[in-house]
Amino acid sequence: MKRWFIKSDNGLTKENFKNNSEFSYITCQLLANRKIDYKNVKNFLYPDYKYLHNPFLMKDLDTAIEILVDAIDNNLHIQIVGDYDQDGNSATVVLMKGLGFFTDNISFAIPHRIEDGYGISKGIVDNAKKNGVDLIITCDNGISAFEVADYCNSLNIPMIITDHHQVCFDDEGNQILPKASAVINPHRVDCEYPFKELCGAGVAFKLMQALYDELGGDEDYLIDLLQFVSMGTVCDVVDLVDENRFFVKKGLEILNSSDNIGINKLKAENEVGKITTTSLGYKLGPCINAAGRLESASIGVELFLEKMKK
Ligand SMILES: [Mn+2]
Repeated sequence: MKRWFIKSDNGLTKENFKNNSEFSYITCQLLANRKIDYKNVKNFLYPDYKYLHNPFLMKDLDTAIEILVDAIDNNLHIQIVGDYDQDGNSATVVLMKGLGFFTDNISFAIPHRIEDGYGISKGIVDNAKKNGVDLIITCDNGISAFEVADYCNSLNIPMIITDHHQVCFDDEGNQILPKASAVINPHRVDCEYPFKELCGAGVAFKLMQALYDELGGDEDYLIDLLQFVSMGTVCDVVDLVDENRFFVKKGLEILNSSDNIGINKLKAENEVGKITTTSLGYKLGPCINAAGRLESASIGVELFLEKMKK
């Protein structure tokens, strides 16, 4: 017989859950041990779309939506610039599919690990210019792309940065941001968004959530994108609390009944039955990461954008 001891030395007890007879003392203590207070208990135990935060609380998101709506209305060529790891792949797929609901005039570019190095580069912008790109959106990178943002300005290509990496500070401790048209990153010191621990795909999803709000996009189609957000969330190893918890719970459900050709092929190839956080983190995710290490990470994005020939 096992003798279980419940840690209870953090001063948080059932009193934090007072007037709430829904949960047993032990449940309350276990939640308290995870620093989940009464306010967040429902959201933690029963994650749901309705508990997601308003995306417009994110600094610059309104500006980004204005630019995007204008680009869609005028059929401008939008290019997504992602990253070569799993989260970068997920963020790129979320934006490609998310924007794809409203426009066909989209493309993506993923930096080549060896030839370009990390993040958006002048070379990628040169290519974009050559291909008639009118608007660049970065995902899972860009927060330190100071020179590239200036370069885009010199070429008159507006850039929306979406990223979740830490922002830069100057010697005096002031936040410094690239001079892009919009810089969306919950870590900005002037960003009041209540949850900071999103992965790159999570930030990309928030932008899409706002766009679907704004343009009345199909909510089921939007939620279907969470299968990719869950992959980025697990593989970037961000905490499974707050919105991340919903992204992963819902995303896993969708992954396991997905009609995405790439997901199903990847699953079959790896002999994965049910997709879990473990199979994402140790089997499927590493395959996508490997694409960027062995050759080009673009094939990982193409895999999930694959469509059946009619
Ligand atoms: Mn990331």
